[in-house]
Amino acid sequence: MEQWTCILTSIPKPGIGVIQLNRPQVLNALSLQTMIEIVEAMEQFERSADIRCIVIHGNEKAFAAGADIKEMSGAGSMEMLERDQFARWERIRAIKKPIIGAISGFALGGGCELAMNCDMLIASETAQFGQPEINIGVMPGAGGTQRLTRAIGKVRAMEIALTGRMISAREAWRAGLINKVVPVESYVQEAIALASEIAGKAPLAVKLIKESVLKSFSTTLEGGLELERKNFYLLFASEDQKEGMNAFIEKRKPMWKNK
Ligand code: DAK
Repeated sequence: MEQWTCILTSIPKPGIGVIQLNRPQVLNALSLQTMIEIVEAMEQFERSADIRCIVIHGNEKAFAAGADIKEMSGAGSMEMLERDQFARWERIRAIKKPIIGAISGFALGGGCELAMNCDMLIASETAQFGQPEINIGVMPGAGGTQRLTRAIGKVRAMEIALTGRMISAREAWRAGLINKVVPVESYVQEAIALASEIAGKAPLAVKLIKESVLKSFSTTLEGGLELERKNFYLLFASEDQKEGMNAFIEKRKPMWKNK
């Protein structure tokens, strides 16, 4: 593995690639270098045939308290444009393997947006989500206004983005932002367990399900149904479809080949 400076990576179980944000002294603020490393690690996991699912987490106090304010504060519009940070966020969006976020403590601003870029979210009881950019004179820039609204609805998204208030893990769960709230001692393990469950499924089906669900955010119902249908037919060209159905009929566990 690479020598990272802002993250740690590991493979704690077969098939599971884990990324840990590792700038605890600044509550894992997302510096440019942190974003570069997150994307690079995700791309490595995506390329690896052995990895089926990615988990990303921070520490108990913070998943990430946002983009690095100290790094951004002096920048002008043109410099922000030159940095082309959106390209990195686009790469995360394009990762085809499932990404599970394990969130504890602060998930604010870019940290909340990074969490919302994950496909599923497990949170500790201490997690707090928010878009506090309004408090520093700006606004969400990496999808917060769009993803939060789609996840929890207009009025709640407006309140969070316009007041900068944080919501607790329980509120986030009730609003449909996250999958599960668990004790702080086990949030990473729970995310790894969920990742392991998915890692045991037919990989091609996993990939096409992720693609199809995400498509629903960027197309009409007709367009989404069309992609779903094509992906469904496509899976009948795979060996794993034959294997999965034969295993069911023969009452045995399927042996996936990713083919
Ligand atoms: N950036 C830099 N440093 C941060 C930070 C941040 N976002 N958040 C915390 N820190 C640092 C603090 O400065 C402090 O450092 P020292 O003073 O010890 O050197 C250390 O982390 C501990 O923080 P506190 O002492 O403040 O800890 P508390 O427990 O008292 O307070 C807090 C925790 C989370 C309430 C507080 O730290 C806070 O309000 N932090 C800022 C939260 C925030 O405003 N987040 C939004 C940032 S704007 C883009 C993509 C995304 C974005 C922009 C562009 N593109 C693709 C172009 C995103 C923008 C944002 O996220």
